[in-house]
Amino acid sequence: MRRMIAYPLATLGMVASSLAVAASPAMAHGYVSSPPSRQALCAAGTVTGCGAIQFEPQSVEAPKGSTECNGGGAAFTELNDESRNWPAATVGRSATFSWVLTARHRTATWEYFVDGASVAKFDDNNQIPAASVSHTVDLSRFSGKKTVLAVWNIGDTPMAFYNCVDVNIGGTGGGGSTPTTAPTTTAPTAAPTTAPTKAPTTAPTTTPPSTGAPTTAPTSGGGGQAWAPGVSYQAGDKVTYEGVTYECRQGHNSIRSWEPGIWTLALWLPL
Ligand SMILES: [Cu+2]
Repeated sequence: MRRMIAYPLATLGMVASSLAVAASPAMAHGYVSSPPSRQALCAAGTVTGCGAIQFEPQSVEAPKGSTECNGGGAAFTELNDESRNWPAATVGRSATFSWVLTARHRTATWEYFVDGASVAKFDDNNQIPAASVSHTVDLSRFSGKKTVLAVWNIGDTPMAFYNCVDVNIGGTGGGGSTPTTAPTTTAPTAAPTTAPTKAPTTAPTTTPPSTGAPTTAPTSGGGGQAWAPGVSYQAGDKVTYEGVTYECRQGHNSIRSWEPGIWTLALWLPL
């Protein structure tokens, strides 16, 4: 009796662990994609020389309570380097921060800081977040360039995820990116409205689109061309990957290991 159940359980365990290994790059954690966090800018290649973070923008994990962009400690210290003149996205009197989550960890709180002070806190009561998470934060008491520290406090571990997001509030700080209208509603799957500071790179054309997909020129992150890393995709964009057409569910800057597929359903919906 014991052996009869032990064998299938062991098999299940092997399957689960091999899936976990295969999935870990795509499933791990999350980061703020819009307005782009520093790690998002590094992953997109907008800011270069970032070190390892460019390959894993979702991995800025550190114990709770830090006020540093890298969460403290020795890893990813490039994110703390103010001399890099991080591009600041122009936002209105409020800004909607959108997180790319491919692992939906139980969540204590999401908290936003400016100049070391908490400006917004969202309590998830230790629940599992939706696949798409965004928060609209009132920034009207500030103007010009500010660095917003966005923190995802995990509910069932001592850890948190840290993002520094450079913004130009009201566009008065100079050198900002394309102005956007201030978001007034928060739809879970709505595309973030803040444009990245760099134009999307052109997508390669080597993968033929699947049957019936339009063959538009690869000039932007939409239109059904082949998925590519380093592209700023917006919600509603269509891409093809390995013969399947997908629709983007939330804006993000694509990176390798986040190709459309079953581990990135939060980002890509198969059509
Ligand atoms: Cu994680």
